[in-house]
Amino acid sequence: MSSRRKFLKQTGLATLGVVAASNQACQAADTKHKSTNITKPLAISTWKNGMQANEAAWQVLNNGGRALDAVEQGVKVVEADPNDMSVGYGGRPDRDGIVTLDACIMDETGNAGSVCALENIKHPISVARRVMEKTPHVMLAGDGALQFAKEEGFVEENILSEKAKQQWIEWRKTSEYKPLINIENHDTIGMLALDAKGDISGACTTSGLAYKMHGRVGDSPIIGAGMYCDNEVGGAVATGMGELVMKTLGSFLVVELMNQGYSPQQAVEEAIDRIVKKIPGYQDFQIGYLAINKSGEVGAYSLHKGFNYALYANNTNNLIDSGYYLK
Ligand code: SD4
Repeated sequence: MSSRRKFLKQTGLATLGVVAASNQACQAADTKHKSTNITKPLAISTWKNGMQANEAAWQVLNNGGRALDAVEQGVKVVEADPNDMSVGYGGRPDRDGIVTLDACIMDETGNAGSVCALENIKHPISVARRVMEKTPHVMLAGDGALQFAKEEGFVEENILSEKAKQQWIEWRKTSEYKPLINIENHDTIGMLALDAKGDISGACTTSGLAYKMHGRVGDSPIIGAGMYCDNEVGGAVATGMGELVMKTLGSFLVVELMNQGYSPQQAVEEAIDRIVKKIPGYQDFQIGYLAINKSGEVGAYSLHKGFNYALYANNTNNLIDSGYYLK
């Protein structure tokens, strides 16, 4: 049997297992497969905060707007929300008490922009978009990203909220450097949109691991790791412990699997399987993937129970539990 056919066969079996476990994500995806009128436009984003992000994205999509504008407007809502302590303003700081932000964006032409380790700017996603649109580069880091942001008119401000500061002061009493992302400490927003024209874009933005080493950059701003789109195929975003996603270039893997004929659900399950096969100690971390394809089919899967996502399609915004690997 060719390795590709073997691969497809294995993935098909894995999918059957999940359907048997009647996971909600699969049901949502299957419902989509059968329907003819719930495809375009749609917005999908990670975690509960994706609900408010989707609302903003829908304003754009429902008016015939561009997927790129939808994902930027969507994730900006969460960047500005101090209650989300993994993104933008109010994000938890690194172990030195400094909030450093990572974000990336990709449009339907395959253009991409990103910033990492950016300080003092509330909306890193918009800086990432400027990098994409106004520079010949894809990624700007740290001081250079801040310099560019200021040149572009972004205003420096304190983005360490009082709540995040107090939690960090509390954490410093033990200063245990234990970068677990599992039950809590994660609500990074990754978002994908398919607009009425059928174009796909994606965005991902985060303050990264709480109390990370200063200078640590995760998967979220890395094109192909935290997010990837190919307008002929689909898009994917990742959330959770970025190191595992980076080691497997997760979002690119998901999109490439779809390019090879996998459904979004099969592709995200295979990307989780890849982590299970390749990364010792994977059980200690949470990873979640979302994917969409050109036809508006969606996929969602995570390592552990507890990952959910918001799907806005057919004029309805729903929070859905993802299927998961570790039963
Ligand atoms: C990171 N992937 O910096 C991000 C964190 C995350 O939900 O997604 N948290 O590793």
